[in-house]
Amino acid sequence: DPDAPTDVDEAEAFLRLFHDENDDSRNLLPRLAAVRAEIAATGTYTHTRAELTFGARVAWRNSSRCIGRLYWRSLRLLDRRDVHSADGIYSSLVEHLCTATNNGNIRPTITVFPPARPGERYARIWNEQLIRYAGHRRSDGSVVGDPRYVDFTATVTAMGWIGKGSAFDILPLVIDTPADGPRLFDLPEHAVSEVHLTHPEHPWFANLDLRWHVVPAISHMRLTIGGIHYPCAPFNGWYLGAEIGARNLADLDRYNMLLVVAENLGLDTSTDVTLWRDRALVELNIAVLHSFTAAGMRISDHHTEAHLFCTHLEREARLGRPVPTDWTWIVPPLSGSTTPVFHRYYHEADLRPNFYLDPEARA
Ligand code: HEM
Ligand code: NRG
Repeated sequence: DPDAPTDVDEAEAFLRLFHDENDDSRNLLPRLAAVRAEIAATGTYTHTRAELTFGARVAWRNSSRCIGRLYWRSLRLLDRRDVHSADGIYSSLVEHLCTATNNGNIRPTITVFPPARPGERYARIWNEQLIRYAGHRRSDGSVVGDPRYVDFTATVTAMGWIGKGSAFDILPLVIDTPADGPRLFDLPEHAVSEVHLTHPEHPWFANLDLRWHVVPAISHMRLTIGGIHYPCAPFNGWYLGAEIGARNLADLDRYNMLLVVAENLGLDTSTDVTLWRDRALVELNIAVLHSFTAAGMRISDHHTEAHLFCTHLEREARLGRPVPTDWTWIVPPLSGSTTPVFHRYYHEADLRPNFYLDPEARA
């Protein structure tokens, strides 16, 4: 409950973790006393920059659905706790995308905007991710673009946004501040890198005119550290190819491309037993990995990332830390049993700091 005063026990547990893991036990007691006093006086407290950086990194480390956690210590923080206006948030988000994209050498980055203070309204971003494609519903019921965002597209259209009507229109940001309410902002082209998809062996693949954006930047999750809630804290890493090739472009309720790919491959799609879906799925995923790599844009394949995650599990085990993990999200959506993450059980726990889906943050 973001309206309640900050939970002293949660603050204390986090400060102990911070001082413990950073070999700074000397300063624990004075810091605890100061935080208790600040909560008693104001209902909440303010993280130091070091606490915020560490808290965001541990929130990533505790994200049980994330296979990319080996590099949790490398997360870069853009501290924007002093930015309250919609225009200020917008320019910080553009800056986030540019520095995170880094010409393709993607840097895991989080921008942290002001925390929710008890009893006060706070800014939030309505978009699920900073970069997403619109879904335009046509009168015959079919969708041009990403069907997942048909409702969101209708919402921003009602607010005055006009898309091009293509299958890959970048949605505008909706930044909702206490001062101004929801406002639309178009991302500048230089902040959005995309890759046109080609296949290393099939020239026809390029004619499908498929593309995807380079940076996944989740903007609708609440970062919770030591009892403080940051409702506006977008973060990014890089893509696992399967997110695009086995889900975004393949799911029936997304771009649904498997039949088209299978037909172009000349497969017999008249019966399930030819496994035409599976063969098309592999070629689509090859195209995604090939195209990103050829364009110099960082992306991982599921074998490499599964292996690195197992390294992470071993490293954390040596440090005596559990790694909360959700098998159903960690196992990749294709060829699961060919990766080591499939063949084991995991700790299931909800450790804090962490990222939470914020039901309020959806349009
Ligand atoms: C989920 C990979 C970086 C936090 C995921 C998923 C994948 C993934 C494959 C599952 C997504 C899905 O099935 O829709 C990676 C890779 C990264 C990376 C390859 C490269 C560095 C990060 C960073 C953070 C993060 C930097 C936060 C600081 C999360 C969270 C989820 C998640 C919270 C769950 C999202 C949800 O519940 O919808 N990640 N990730 N990841 N990741 Fe990562
Ligand atoms: N499946 C979503 C993205 C979810 C998070 N994945 C990451 N996160 N790789 C999609 O857009 O396909 N990250 O921070 O790198």
